[in-house]
Amino acid sequence: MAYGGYGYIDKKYVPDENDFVVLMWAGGSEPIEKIAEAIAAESSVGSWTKLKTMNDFVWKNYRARVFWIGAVGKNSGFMKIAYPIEHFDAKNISQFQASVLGNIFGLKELKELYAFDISFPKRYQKQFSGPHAGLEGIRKLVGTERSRRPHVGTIVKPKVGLTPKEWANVAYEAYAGGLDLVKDDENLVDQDFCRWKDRLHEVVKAIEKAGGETGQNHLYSSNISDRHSRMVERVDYLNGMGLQKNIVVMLDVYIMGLNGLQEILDITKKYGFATHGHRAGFAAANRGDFGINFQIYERFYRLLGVDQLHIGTGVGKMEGSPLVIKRLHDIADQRRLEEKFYFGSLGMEFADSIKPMLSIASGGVDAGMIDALVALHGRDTNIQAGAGVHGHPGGTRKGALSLRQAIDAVMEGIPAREYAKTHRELAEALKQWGYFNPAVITEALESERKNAKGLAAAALKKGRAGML
Ligand code: RUB
Repeated sequence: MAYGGYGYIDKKYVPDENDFVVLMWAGGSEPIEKIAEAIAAESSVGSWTKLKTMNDFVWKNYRARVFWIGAVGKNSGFMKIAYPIEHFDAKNISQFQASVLGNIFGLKELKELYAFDISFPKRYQKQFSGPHAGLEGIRKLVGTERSRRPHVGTIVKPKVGLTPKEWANVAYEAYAGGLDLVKDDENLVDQDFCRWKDRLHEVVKAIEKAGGETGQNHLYSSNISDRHSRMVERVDYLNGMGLQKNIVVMLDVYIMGLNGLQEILDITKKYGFATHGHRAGFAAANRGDFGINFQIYERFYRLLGVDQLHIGTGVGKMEGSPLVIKRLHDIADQRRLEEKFYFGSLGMEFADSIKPMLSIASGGVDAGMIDALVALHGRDTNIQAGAGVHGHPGGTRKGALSLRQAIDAVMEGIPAREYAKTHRELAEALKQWGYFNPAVITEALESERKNAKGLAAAALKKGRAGML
């Protein structure tokens, strides 16, 4: 079966170490083989009809090859496509996206197209420098290299509307309650009611005051997201104040796009700032029939050098089953995923030079979820709660204390429900929001490990709906 006069399916092809591999789900009005040909053609050298301009060299060296199809019914299925590295413009992520994640989403014979994962060859990865601080660098800032406890933080709520002094006062209460980090929300930058610089100066005072009381080094993730020139002005300003020890530069990474992100990361790295990636907006392209799985962006964010990144929780208010979130966690800080546990991921290995990121579990979290979050994410994580701190019956400081107590309980190996008997703020949080039993998570993970083959077989039978 050919598309535009050429056949792109080559089931004997074995990708080499310089190939990019893409895992897709597709469905439409044509047989899946025809759909696969169309995707490979449109994303590489072909088009809808035969070309008088095609030559052997182009065909041999630059075409995409569909080397595996897992058909589910006649007109839908999974596929793996390999692209030669020469197809891509070095150091140009836009060109990469326009090829592999571009026109194909608009082909009219497609009713579904979902890119699950991309594996980047090491040669391509080498053009990126990865995180500047990474997981260990952020631990160093907070002072947890030895204890290895999870970091814990809050997002000031309401998301927008507080004045700089009100905002910083909430931050102070949170720090005084023992939290490592306070952050701006994704939609707070420099509005008239809370100018960025005014807020920054007030928070720096709050950090100094609280630090004197707690003996901790507290962090503030300051949202600088904007057009490039303004972001540069803000990073310059932070650098001028010498705030590398306390400020983590926060970026709305998805919304600014990969090239915008790359440019600003060059500057934060030059000045030695760690960065915090908020992924607001990613779900618009992640949840529908036409979509791009977040893990693809996550791999780019790690290659480009985000130091700590939101990945969801598996138990809170945002989408993502525990097993999907576990996979995102592992992509953040492991070199390689064990593919057999995760159909839907290609098990790409990061180059040695790309440091691990610290993942952030955030969105609908409260102290009663900490045991479950640690069961899922482990201790290399930054757990954040907004409303779960500021909605505590005793207010922000007690909400912060409830989170810290839940973390202390984890470190002492005592379940939160037990620890709450002697820790009032934790008890109040559990009474307010309940307790998420971590056994639900450990059993789900265990069952996935035991049934890895069965789960992969189910996905190949049911299609995308059968994916975790
Ligand atoms: C957290 C919040 C953050 C989400 C983003 O507030 O709204 O913006 O973490 O989602 P709260 P994600 O703790 O009150 O729910 O982290 O999944 O990208």
